[in-house]
Amino acid sequence: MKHTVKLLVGSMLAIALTACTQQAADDDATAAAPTETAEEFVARVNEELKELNREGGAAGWVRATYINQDTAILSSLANERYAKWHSETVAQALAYDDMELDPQTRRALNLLKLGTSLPTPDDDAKRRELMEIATEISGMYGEGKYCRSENECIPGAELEQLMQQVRDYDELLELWEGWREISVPMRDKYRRYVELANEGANSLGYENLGEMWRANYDMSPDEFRTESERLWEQVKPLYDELHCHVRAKLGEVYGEDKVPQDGPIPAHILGNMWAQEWIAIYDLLEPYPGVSDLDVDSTLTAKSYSPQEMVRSAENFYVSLGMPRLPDTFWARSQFTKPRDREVQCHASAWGLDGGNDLRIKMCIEPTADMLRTIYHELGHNYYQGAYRNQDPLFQGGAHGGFHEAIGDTVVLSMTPDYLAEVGLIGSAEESDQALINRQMQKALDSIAFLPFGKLIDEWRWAVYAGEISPEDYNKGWWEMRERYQGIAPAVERTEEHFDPGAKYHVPGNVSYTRYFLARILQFQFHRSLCEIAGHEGGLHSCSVFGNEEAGAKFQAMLEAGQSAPWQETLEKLTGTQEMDASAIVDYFAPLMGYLEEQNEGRSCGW
Ligand code: X8Z
Ligand code: ZN
Repeated sequence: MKHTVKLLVGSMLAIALTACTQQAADDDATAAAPTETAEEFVARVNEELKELNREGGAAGWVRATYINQDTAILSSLANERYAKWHSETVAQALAYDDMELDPQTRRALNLLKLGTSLPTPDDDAKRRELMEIATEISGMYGEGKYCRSENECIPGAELEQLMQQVRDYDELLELWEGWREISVPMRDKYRRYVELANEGANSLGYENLGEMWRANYDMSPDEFRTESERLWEQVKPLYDELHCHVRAKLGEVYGEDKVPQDGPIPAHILGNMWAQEWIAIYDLLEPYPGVSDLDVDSTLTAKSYSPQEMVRSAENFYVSLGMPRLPDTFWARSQFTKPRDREVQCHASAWGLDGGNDLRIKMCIEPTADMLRTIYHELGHNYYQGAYRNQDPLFQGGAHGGFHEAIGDTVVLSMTPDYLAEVGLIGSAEESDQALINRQMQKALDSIAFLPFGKLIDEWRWAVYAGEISPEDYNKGWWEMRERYQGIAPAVERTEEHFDPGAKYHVPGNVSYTRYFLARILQFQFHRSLCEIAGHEGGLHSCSVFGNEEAGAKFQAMLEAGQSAPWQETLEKLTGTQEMDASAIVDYFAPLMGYLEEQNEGRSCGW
């Protein structure tokens, strides 16, 4: 997603959609006196964007839901067209650089400049080359499979499920390594991609693409780096406790020869292809076995929930907050399940086509609790897109990327046992100290485990784009960060023949990732504020705003603002502060931290 201008948003897509930029500092262009006022210019840009987004959205959608050589051409061409328009338009905007403008016009011009996550060089051949590589590598990811034999090829989405279910060390390793074969051929393409994208970022006045991505937070790129570091330091103690305990338990399951108690955890045994969320191994970690029924998976199967029914359940939550039902076109045009006859990009995304009037999700839904949470997450994007559709196209987007990712997750925090019982997704909501610890463990394996992963993906890309990690060291740099931040390591040797970052969707898909790190922190902050508005008393973990229209109205107001104001102001309206703050997540998990500290007593933590 990148997007394009926000079109797609949110999640986006994938796709390379979009495009690019550059500005072109062509002397004539900069010198020429503009024939339009800045306000007229911005109005024209907004009009042109509507048309470009229509085309880019259609091409992006058909590419993601029908991967073949023809859609590669259509999507590359649409992205190229957007990129060229963006280059030229940003060049024209230079004429207003030194003028005094009202803040909204200035903001619109700045957002125009940042209106792509993949800037292209100001050269037709190079622009085309970059777009083709982007389309190709994201397609390679979507089509990726591991072939165990000539007759048995397992697609990525199925491998993801197997990584959650299998408990055999060697079989997990086989699947883990098998999936990483898909990115070997991306390696050389990625090197060139970095070169070209950096050239694009340079032409816009940025040192490299990483710096440009960091410029998208209403503060300087350096300030943003410091800011994300500050947040990481706030939450790191939580992660360290969880890591220590999980390593000890996995040592009991797999043996301490396989899981040494003084080093990193093998990357393939955490119940997730990328070891990013560990909730799938909750069964190995349940603090008080059998206390409280948290098994949503069983209900979905027992009650034979269809994908649409699962989506309806999520929609009902948003509607209970006073938000509208999804339009009929959502139900008619979304991809809910994996088609049997063609290749698609199964990684979930939410689309706000036609300026937010044509909302869709694209998923390959299976009846699992994990997918149900993802559905609630995706609808958060759709409700955001629908809410800011009355903003001008340049202001259609999240207050920052982390906001977009946090909306649905905030709702997921309200999926308390009481809520799940109320809507029939679990049998009973038992209240006891032990039930609380079980529930918090589940949640921590999702939220806390994710934090270092959420941070390091862009840390790696920032270093790659800045030339601090050279192409010869792509994989080495990757595994160093994985070990440093997450305390995990590959169980087999990885070499520079491999390209393990490419086996994670957002790298070939060109979706920046810090947004997810920020979202994991912001969602607790949003949740705390919504719960205050709802008048909740008691621990944050027991609050659900399901059915609370007062909280819903405040939430909706934030969504409607889109990116029309600096995120600090938008945040303040909901939470009363201009700062992102991890104290809400720290407070939320206070009960579990007590348990973990007790469990870890006498263990030597760290790696
Ligand atoms: O990519 C996603 C969403 C779409 S925006 C499904 N997520 C990240 C991931 O899967 O890596 C949500 C959590 C993190
Ligand atoms: Zn998302």
